[in-house]
Amino acid sequence: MRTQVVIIGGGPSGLLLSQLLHRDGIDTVMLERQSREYVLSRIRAGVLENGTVEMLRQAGVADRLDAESFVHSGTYLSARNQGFRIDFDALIGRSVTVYGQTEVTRDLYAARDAMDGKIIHGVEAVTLHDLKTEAPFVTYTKDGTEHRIDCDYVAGCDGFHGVSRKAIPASILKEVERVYPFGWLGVLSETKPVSEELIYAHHERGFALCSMRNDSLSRYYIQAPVDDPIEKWSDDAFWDELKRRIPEDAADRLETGPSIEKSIAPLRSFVAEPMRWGRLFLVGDAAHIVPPTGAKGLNLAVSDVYYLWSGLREAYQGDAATLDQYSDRALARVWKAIRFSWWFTTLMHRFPEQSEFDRRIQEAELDVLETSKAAQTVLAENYVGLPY
Ligand code: FAS
Ligand code: PHB
Repeated sequence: MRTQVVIIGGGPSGLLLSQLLHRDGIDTVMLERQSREYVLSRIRAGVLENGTVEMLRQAGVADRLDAESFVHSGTYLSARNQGFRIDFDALIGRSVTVYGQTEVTRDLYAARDAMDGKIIHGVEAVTLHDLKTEAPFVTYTKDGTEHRIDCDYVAGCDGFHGVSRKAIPASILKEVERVYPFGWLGVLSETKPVSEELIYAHHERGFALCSMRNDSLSRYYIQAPVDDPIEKWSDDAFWDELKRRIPEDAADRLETGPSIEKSIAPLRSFVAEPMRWGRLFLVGDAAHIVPPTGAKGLNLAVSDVYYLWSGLREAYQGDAATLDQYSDRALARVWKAIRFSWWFTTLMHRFPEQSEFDRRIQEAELDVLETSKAAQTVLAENYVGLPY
């Protein structure tokens, strides 16, 4: 088989890239390890930056988003069970969109099907070959049979645990990481959201976040030990702990109910450089991971897709200059999001070893955020999304 671009990974990065390239007449084949049902069963991001919404519109997959999403012109922060609002719209004239990553992925799969996109699920042993030549190829097995796809380029959209990043020689690849000493215990429940906007809560017992997917589907998180067995957390134990950490008025009106999804996710900041090696381009979680505090993971994947899509379409028109800048352009924006996500995580969470001084500094910084328009403006610019 031959194609122009082989895309490894059928998450949001791979799907959006294949849709944009296909609409430009560039042929792709996508290889996905899991079944479509498994990919669509993942509960992940919830907040979309302006740039992400515009890219989904560019890809022709924003109709349901436009009909069903929420636009949030601000968010709440709280300290010591007292909340205050950061008004994005008043501060910077922009907002964010709340629409689950699962729905984005569903819309992208539907669009790929409508264009008869080539997606192969259930692949194994994906291996990248001759990446430093002008004739790279990818091999994989499916149902015990080995296949080969010759191509011009390979997009590694296969997430943190994929194979693409590992195809870059250790002598070339530089990885930097910070692992946080806690995780997020997340619950999805068919309950009315406790607030019309998100609430990020700092509390001496630990961080909590109130989010949602729609008017009757809520998403909540509490900071928890990353090695806690999920069985330790009954629904009642989760709700009781959430109430202790969020603003008093929210705790009083919180609607609880059975969890329909409950899991603990680790938190890390991670960047792999460069994001290109020969004809291989790393995209999204394959190249970088952020703690979800700043709602940047999915949104960073989309800006990577923008930079790679721009480069590939120009390369196929005869000008490879933009493509040659891919890694530097993507990393410049990645590191600003890494910084914001690290800052917001460090501000809002209770660190096991932190001193009384550290805790008072956190409270002082929250006091500054509550009263300083300048401080709120910096948070708003980063949260809503820095320019591409
Ligand atoms: P993905 O990991 O989504 O997709 C990679 C795909 O490649 C997967 O489908 C995988 O099956 C496939 N794959 C892997 N290895 C392969 C191989 N060898 N061959 C073929 N296919 C292979 N971000 C936020 O902004 N907000 C959040 O609240 C948030 N919560 C998260 C919670 C969890 C538990 C996790 C893990 C991530 C969360 N994220 C969040 C980040 C997440 O949304 C990612 O940023 C986003 O999924 C990135 O998309 P992709 O780069 O496409 O990677
Ligand atoms: C979510 O709704 O899942 C969500 C929202 C904002 C975050 C993290 C997760 O910062």
